Amino acid sequence: MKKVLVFFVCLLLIQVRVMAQDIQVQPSPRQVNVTGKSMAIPVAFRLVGEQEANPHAITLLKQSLGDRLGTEGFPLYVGEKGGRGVRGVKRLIPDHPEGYYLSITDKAIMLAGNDERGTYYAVRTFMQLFHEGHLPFVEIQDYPDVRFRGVVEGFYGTPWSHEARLRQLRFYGENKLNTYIYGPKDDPYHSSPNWRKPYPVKEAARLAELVKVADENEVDFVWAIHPGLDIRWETSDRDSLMAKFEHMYDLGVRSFAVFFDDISGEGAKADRQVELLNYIDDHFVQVKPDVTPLIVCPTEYNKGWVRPESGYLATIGEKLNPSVEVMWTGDRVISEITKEGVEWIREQIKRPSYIWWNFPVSDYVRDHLLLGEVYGNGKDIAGSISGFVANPMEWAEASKLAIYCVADYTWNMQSYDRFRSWHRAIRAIMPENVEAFTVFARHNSDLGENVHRFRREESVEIQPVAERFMKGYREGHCDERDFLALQDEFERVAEAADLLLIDRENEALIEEITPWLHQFKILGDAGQEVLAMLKAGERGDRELFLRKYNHVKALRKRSYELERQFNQNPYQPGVKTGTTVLQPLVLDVFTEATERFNRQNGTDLPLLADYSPCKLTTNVPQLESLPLQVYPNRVHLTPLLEVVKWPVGGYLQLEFDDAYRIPGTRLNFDVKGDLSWGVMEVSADGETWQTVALTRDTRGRLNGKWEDAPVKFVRFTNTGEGEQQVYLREFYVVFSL
Ligand code: 14T
Repeated sequence: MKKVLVFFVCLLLIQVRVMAQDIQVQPSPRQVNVTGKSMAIPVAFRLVGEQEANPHAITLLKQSLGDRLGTEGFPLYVGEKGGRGVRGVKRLIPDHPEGYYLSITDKAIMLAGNDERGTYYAVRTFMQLFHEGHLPFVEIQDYPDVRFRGVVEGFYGTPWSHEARLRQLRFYGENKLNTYIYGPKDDPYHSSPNWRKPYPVKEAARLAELVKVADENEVDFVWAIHPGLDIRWETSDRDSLMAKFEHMYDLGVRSFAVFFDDISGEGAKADRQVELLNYIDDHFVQVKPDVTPLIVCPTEYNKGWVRPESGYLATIGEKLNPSVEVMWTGDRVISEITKEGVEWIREQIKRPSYIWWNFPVSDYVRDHLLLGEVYGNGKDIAGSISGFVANPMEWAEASKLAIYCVADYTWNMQSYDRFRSWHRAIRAIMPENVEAFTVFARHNSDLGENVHRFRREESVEIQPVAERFMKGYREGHCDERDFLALQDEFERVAEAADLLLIDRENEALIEEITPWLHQFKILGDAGQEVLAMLKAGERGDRELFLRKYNHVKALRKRSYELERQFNQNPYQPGVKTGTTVLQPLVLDVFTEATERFNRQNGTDLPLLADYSPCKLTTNVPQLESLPLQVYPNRVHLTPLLEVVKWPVGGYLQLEFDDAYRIPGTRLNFDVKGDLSWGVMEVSADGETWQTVALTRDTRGRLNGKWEDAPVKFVRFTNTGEGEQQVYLREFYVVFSL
């Protein structure tokens, strides 16, 4: 051992300068002092404080230091405030939950937590400081801005797989996120019909494993129940809920939530909800010393849905036990969280809100990937909220990009830098293919038009180039530098797709995004080829132009095929990429180049225009930006998750580009009884209308059939006396050419 010691003392003398920028701790720490000096990583460490310190922190240390850790060597003190190991630095530990003090000098290393989680985070930071065989001499004082930080698996669609969840929990540990709320809308044992029943043995065992792994990573596993769709306010249902919580407690769960979101009718009554919640709090949460505060997602969970006259929030504010946390998505279902907004809700519910941030969730734009930067939330809201959890995409690995940034933002808002964080996230997720993944992500961030009117920036750097170039081209002059920049970007797009398609460092991620990678490759190729068309046209090379023209048409066809083949969910089936800047640019260049060619050569080559044989008009406000799914022989509306308020005289109309024979329509509003308040009509000219008789099938859907003369218009109108509330499950029209 002596020899080893001599060896490492020698090593100590070899110092390397460390710059502040070499120290990249995630999430960004609050205070870092660097001396600029460093030491070679000692070959042996002497651990002091092991017995008292947080065992998860110790396990992590042992994992990362391996056999360098022993009873002799460089002193490494670890433990919580008051513990023996770190007594000397007691005053230096930040007096905040999960805070820690870390120092590395030429004499010792100190990892001191304000509490157990603080110690764990000190170890996490310590592990990130290893840099090219050296450890910098630093002093860090750090603690999070937001008390509860993490993820709520709360989306509609295929729930995350067990393996994906395990990977997530480890990722949260690495990034100092402390909360995972389990509430996948499509788990039948979380919501209706089976919320009353215990999990089957196999599922129960898996949940128990998640709880264990969450615990090892210092993450609170919060199990949520969603009983509101069919709850009866009777003691029997209350007892079922308590029994289910006991069952989850037996599986190891120590944190609980009740979701009353996205329901209407009986389940949505505030008084009843509060009565139940207080009962659970008094008889379950408060009597078990190791259970964390109860969390609730209210029915009026965003400002857009608040009806002051209902008194819903007032009841929550006044009657709900003060220790219960109340979730909130902001001014709308999907919105940016502002200081003003969180102060407003705080007044209403008489406590800081627990933010449920609906990003990067994509269950209302399922054909898109949301890989953009995390931005828009106030950096001044930390003091006004108790928690901040992000609702992710059903693509677990792809969601890590946004989750990483949320971890950074919620830890230290003031120094949050959206761009820096996004870049680091890419490096953390795809270290071997940073450039390719950056290109892919920067063109896959916007959502396109959607019901929530929530948009994100996309293709920000190339957008002004594309715009300027197109303007010039239309006016008859082409800027060569812009041309080259666009060509370069399309090359990068195609290259990135290929590089990522063969990437093996994160196979789960590649598997999720493969359909989009194929589409991205086509986009890159099509971009290069429309530019080649343009050049050929300018040089008057007819043959080359036609070749490129045909190739672009073939690519377009391949893209359509992909749309029909992959990601065939019933909501927004298909695969869209680069929709905000690159796709429109390809189409514009193609159209302009072809029109020119036709003029100059007297030809009549068809254009590609993104043309739809059917368009939607409506005066029902919630349906205004609803996308249509148009297929060669049928049209449907994207089903809506929310209740639609249908005013008197409100109509929904499909207009076709020509008169078609329309063998049938189908309507499903999920309402019981007849639809005497509404009428379905068709018309050939938009003036004379013919009523279509609707018959109800066994599944409650209303089918209209007629084989008569071709029609151009189909519409449904509320001709009754009052506003109606319906679910738009299906609106389907079959037509034949
Ligand atoms: F509980 C909520 F805070 C919440 O946001 N609930 C859902 C959520 O599960 C979903 O992933 C998210 C995005 O679509 O929005 C909520 O779902 C909706 C949104 C609506 F506008 C359900 C009905 C709606 F009308």
